[in-house]
Amino acid sequence: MYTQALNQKEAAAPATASEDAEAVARFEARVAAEDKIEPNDWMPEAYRRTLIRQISQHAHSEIIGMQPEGNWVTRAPSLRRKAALLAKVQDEGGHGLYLYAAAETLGVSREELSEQLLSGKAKYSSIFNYPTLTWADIGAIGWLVDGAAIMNQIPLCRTSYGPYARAMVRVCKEESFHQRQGYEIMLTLSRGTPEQKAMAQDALDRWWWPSLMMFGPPDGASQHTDTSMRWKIKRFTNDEIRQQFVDATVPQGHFLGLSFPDPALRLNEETGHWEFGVIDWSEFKAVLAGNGPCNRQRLRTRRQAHEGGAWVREAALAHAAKRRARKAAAPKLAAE
Ligand code: BYC
Repeated sequence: MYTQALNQKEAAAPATASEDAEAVARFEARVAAEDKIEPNDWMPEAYRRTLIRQISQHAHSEIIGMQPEGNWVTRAPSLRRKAALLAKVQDEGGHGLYLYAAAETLGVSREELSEQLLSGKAKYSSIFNYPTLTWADIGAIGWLVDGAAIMNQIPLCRTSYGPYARAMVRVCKEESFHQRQGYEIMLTLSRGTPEQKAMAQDALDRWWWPSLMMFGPPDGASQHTDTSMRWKIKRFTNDEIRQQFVDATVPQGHFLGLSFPDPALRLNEETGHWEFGVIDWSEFKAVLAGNGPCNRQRLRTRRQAHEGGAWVREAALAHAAKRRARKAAAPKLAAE
C-alpha cells in the first residue's frame, strides 16, 4: 500500500543551495495550503528525519504496547473479555505494521527500525514501562491510555504527510473501540462489589499520572513542537492535548464514582477547564532513561519474541526465493 513506486533516488538527491531555498519555499507553501506531502515529493531533510523519528517511535509504542495487555489474555475473567482483549492486542500489532510501512516510505528500512528498538536506542511511549498488576489495569489502559492515544491521534489524521495521515484514520477507529471496551470494564468494576470498585480505584490511582506524561514534556521543554507545528506534523502542542484529555476524562471518572489521585484537581468555572497538579517530570525522565518499573523486561521480551520469530522470517524468504525461481524458470519450461 505504501512502498510501491517509490523513487528513492530522486527523493534522496541533494539539491543545490539555490534550488534548496526555492524548494523549501515551495514545500512550505504546499504545507500552508494543507496539501498532503507524498513519498515521491521533495521534502526538507529535517522534515523527513522528524517524521521517521515520530512515526517509528509511534510504531515501536504499538508493538511494545502489546505486552502489558498481552499479559492478561490468559487470565481474562470471561470468554467475552478474552475475545475482546485478544482482538485489541492484535489491532495494536496491526497499527505497528501500518506505521512501520508508513516510515518505510521515507527511505528507512524495516530492519533498521527493528534493530533500533531491539538495541534499546529507539524510544517508545513511556506508558508501556508500567506493570499491569490486576484485571482493572486492563480497564484503566483502555480508558486512559487508549483515551490519551485518541486525543493525540485524531489531530494526526490531518498531519501533513499523506501516508501517516491515512494510517491514522484506521488506527483511530480501532482505538475508539479500545477506549470503549476499557471504560466498560471500569464501569462494570465500579458497579460491582466493594473489592471490585477498590480495584478500579487502585488502577486509576496508578495509571493517572503516567497517562498525563504520555503527551510528552511541557511545551516549554519540548524540543520538537515548534518545528513540527510549523510543518503541520503536529496540530496542537503537548500541553494543549494534555488539557483536552483531562477535560474529557475527569467527568468520565466522576461518572464511575471514582476519585483522581490529585488534590489540586478543580474545575475553573471561568475557563471551563479542569486544572490539575504538577506532574512529576523526574519520574518521566527516569522512565525515558530506561529506569522505569518494566523497561528491561519489555525489551527482553521483545528480543525473545524477535529471536523466536526468526524461523518465520527465514521461511518467508525461502518461500519468496522459491517463487522467484519458479517464475524465472516458467518461460523456459513453456518454450521447451
Ligand atoms: N514517551 O519534543 P517532544 C498507543 C520524547 S501508542 C517516550 O515533545 P515530539 C497504544 C520525544 O520522542 C502511543 N518518549 O517530542 C499502543 C522526544 O525524544 P527524541 C504512542 C517521549 O515528538 C498500544 C523528547 O521526548 N503515540 O497509543 O514533538 C496500546 C522530547 O519530546 C514521550 C505516539 O507515538 C513519551 N510519552 O512530541 C494502547 C503518537 N513524550 O525523539 C495504546 C505520535 C515525548 O528527541 N507521537 N517523548 O529523542 C507524537 O505525537 C509525539 O511524538 C509526542 C512527543 C507528542 C509523543
